[in-house]
Amino acid sequence: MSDPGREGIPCLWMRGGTSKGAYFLASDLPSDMKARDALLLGIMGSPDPRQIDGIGGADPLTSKVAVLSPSSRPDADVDYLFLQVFVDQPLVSDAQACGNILAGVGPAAIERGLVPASGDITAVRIHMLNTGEVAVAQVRTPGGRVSYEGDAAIDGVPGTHAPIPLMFQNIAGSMCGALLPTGNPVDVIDGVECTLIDNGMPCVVMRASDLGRTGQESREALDCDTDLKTRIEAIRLKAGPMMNLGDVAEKSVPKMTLVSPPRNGGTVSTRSFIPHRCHATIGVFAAVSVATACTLPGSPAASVAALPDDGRFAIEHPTGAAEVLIERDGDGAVISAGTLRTARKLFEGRVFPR
Ligand code: NQM
Repeated sequence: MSDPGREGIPCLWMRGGTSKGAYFLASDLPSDMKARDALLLGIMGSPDPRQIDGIGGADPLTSKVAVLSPSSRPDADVDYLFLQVFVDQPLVSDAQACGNILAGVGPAAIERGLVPASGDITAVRIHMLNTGEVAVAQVRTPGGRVSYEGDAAIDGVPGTHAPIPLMFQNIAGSMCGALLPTGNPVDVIDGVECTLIDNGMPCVVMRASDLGRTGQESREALDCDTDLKTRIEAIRLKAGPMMNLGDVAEKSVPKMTLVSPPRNGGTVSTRSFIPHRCHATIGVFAAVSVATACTLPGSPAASVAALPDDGRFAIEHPTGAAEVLIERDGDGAVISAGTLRTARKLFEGRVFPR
């Protein structure tokens, strides 16, 4: 590789759903993982709570990376590796997927010439390297170019944009090997009833009331609630090995989600810790996992949820709700899931790492 500090690296800076990230071609990054991670830390400006010397936005939701490459399998068009660049620690983690950044992968793959546009809508099959599963994204491509304009709105993003429907199959046990890695819909950790679940994202789902909170607190209030965060982190460190994730002290999973009864006509209300900061909305796969938890009789989520009868689960979060489409078999088991996101190209150019 040439000297990236002097010549820069081709980069697309995109909003994907309610997150933002840097989208790269794998061929533009070092193949050695240590060198790649050091470079990405330098690009984002980590570790530093303000990320002042990099392009990260001082928030886990804007310190994200997508690495794209030609697909390694015949049933997909593009390979996508998600990397979470920690803000204030020198860590880069591939131990989770990200469904929000996923929303930008289809457009980015077309923009960067990895996938040809075909017709007004291009279906892009995306092999998610973090979990091994394939997602299908529908991208608007009138006249052979990606269009970001449209009338789809998602809570947590101002305005309207072109819709990007995302469909998932076989995401149960994506990182934990099974939907319920302990085999139970309820486990008790530190006296708190928890559902340890992975339908696309390892999550620990708990009733907010069991932790002495309403579940309607603001993101800011929860981020300052050190007593709550200490209890949640203690539960998380115990849940990690129970979920086949090993020691999770330096991992961004499992996500820790508090549930409470819906307030605005949705299915359930959530506050999601990812895992140390409270999410401004909720992750896509986290929302799918929480929706799935709502379907498990006897679980904390089921005890507060109002289940829809049309498969459209509205997962309420601090700035609105995320709609998750859930298909269940005759026994009530979740067999496929989907959601609607939008994305937007914000900047294209070369980024200069520290
Ligand atoms: O759960 C944040 C996000 C995410 C992940 C996080 C996500 C998902 O909102 O699929 O989208 O949980 O760290 O970008």
